[in-house]
Amino acid sequence: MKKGIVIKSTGSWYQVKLDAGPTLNCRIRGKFRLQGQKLTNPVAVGDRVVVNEEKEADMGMIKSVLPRENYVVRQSPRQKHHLHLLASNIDQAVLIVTIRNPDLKQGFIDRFLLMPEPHDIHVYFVFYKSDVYDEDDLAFFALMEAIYESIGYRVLLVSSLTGDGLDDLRELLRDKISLVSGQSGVGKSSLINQLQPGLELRTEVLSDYSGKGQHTTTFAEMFSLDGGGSIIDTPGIKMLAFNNLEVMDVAHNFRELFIESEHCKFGDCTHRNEPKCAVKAAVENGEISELRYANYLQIVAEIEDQNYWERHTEM
Ligand SMILES: Nc1nc2c(ncn2[C@@H]2O[C@H](COP(=O)(O)OP(=O)(O)O)[C@@H](O)[C@H]2O)c(=O)[nH]1
Ligand SMILES: [Mg+2]
Ligand SMILES: [Zn+2]
Repeated sequence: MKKGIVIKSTGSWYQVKLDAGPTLNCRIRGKFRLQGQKLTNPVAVGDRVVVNEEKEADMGMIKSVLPRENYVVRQSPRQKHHLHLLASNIDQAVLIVTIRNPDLKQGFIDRFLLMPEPHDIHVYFVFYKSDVYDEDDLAFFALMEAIYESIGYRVLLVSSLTGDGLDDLRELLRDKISLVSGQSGVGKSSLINQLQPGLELRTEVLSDYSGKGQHTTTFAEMFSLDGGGSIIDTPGIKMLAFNNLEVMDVAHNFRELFIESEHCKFGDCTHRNEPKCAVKAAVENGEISELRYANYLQIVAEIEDQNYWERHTEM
């Protein structure tokens, strides 16, 4: 029996880099659950596992998964009631967004944050392709930076073309395991190639940014950085849905709303129509961003809608 870390999964096969030894192609047996829900993938990139080496060269069987320090899940894109384990044992998450090429859908940021936030995983934002930002885009960037830094996230402005922000980003990644995410087309593969020369990840040449006809992989993969640390490349995220979350989960994971909620009259305040709501007061006096609050309301409304239909159509 040997220990190692899962660096790639392709559905039924897992690449396990042994702590002392080569990388093995492994399979797995058994059924796995998480939070009482079915998983589409029992083992995730970043998992520490115990494997049995098999006779054939470079082959193995995963016997068990060591306890996870943390993990990031999302609802399975295909099966509604399954969770998809994106990665585990990560030190921090880096979300790559653009303001142009493609245009930023700002609500995406706050949806994304619902993945790492429950697990206290530190998040950095990279506003990428800064070389194409005009004056208005830069003003919008400054607004985003102000909103997110005021609630404790670090925000970087980066371009591979000009080299802006790359040194700061390298510094943040050093000696850490970082989950890198972003919607497809934001330049994730290009940026990873820039950070770790020699990987030669395939990048897309896009003539427009309609998002149509793009190839997206569904599997995560871990790469070591020469400077120390590693990054986990995750599939381009198209849409995030939250069948696995309740309204209060969302309320607890908008961090500044959660802090303020201590002063709400009701302990289970959802910050909508309740009287003496401290969150609404903080939005009115400008302490909490209207944009964040609007996104909160939007997500909560979606979840209630979904749950309503599920309750009344369940068989
Ligand atoms: N303007 C600009 N475009 C970039 C930069 N880096 C990558 N791109 C472009 O972004 C597009 C998508 O790149 P890709 O890495 O395949 O995106 P992914 O789908 O997120 O992996 C390509 O057309 C790249 O040429 C950059 O620093 N500035
Ligand atoms: Mg890519
Ligand atoms: Zn409230």
